[in-house]
Amino acid sequence: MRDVGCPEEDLFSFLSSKRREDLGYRNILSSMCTPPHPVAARAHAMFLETNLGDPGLFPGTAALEDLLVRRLGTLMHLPDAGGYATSGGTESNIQALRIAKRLKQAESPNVVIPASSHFSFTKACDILGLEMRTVPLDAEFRMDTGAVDALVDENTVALVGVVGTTEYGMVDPISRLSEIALDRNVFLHVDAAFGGMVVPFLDRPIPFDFRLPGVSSVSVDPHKMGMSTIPAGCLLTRSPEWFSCLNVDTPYLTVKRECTLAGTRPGASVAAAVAVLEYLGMDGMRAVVAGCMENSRRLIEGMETLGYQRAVTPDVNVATFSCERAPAGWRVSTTRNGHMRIVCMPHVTRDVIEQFLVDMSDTNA
Ligand code: 0PR
Repeated sequence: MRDVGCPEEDLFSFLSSKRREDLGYRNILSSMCTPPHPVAARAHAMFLETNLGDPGLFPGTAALEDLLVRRLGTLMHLPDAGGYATSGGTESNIQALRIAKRLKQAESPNVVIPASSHFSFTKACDILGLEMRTVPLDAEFRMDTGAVDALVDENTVALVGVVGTTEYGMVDPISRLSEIALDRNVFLHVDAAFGGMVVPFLDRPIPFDFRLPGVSSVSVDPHKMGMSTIPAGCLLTRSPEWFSCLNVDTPYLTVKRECTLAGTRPGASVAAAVAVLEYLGMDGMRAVVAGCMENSRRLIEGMETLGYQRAVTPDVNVATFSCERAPAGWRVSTTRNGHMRIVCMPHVTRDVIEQFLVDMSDTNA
């Protein structure tokens, strides 16, 4: 540290110079994050110093967390779902598998997970000492449910399905997984970190949530398509009681037990998440999602006109192509199979897509 602090103006000119090194979202086509909605930014600033790790000191903020859980539970067709605001999909996946492991005592526990799952499951299995059994995908990059039965055994503590896969934007056959979960009496966790804020707002929603009787828990991230500030995730469970198996005693806090993974937890991003849901409502979210889906279709059509075939027709707003090179100045990502991947987030507007297509055709002219 400096012996003597530096003047505020110097400090902020240093910070600005660092901030200018960051890329602007305009040309970022690879991210599942997006600039927060203006009401999210405003709410975040209002709740900057709140700490949900000691909720008795911030009862208003804690009530907003309850409201977030109720709103998202209702969206997932279970208004009384248990839940809390996590720091995102990674924490939600770790906590869901932790609950599953506690609920079923197995000698050498394993989890059955699609090959498309997010790398947070690798972290979760490592931390929790779980064997990860990988289910292959079908030709459209969805979990091949025909291969699940053979992988489940008496040591299987959880089955996982993904709604909106990170790489290809596919929705696994959760209805079928729900049947298998009931048949084999296994906990079913649905990772809807991305798709949880997309699929409910589609013209024809694909069933994936608590309406399916075998679904035990759902993860959904307001900091992705929910346009909240980072870090805003949410883990929901069919039974609110399940969280008690994670409780530790917290004698000197305002609550005497806590089940969360983080201790000190931001209230700001939770207020921001609630703000977006309240401000937009179902209609507003449907409009945002319709725009992102329409832009994905336009991008796919435009790329195919240029001769770059889609890898698959996605269920949500993630488009992938047989194409190796993006024009200079654009950030896209590449899947493990070598496909170009573009996430049509709200900041990826129609204008951005048209400009990308122009640059794409120039690059390859
Ligand atoms: N589950 C799914 C299906 C995900 O896609 C992700 C993240 C997670 C869980 C984990 O969520 P957190 O990162 O909130 O813990 N998916 C993106 C990815 O890894 C996250 C991301 C966002 C990456 C923006 C890059 C980026 O610029 O691709």
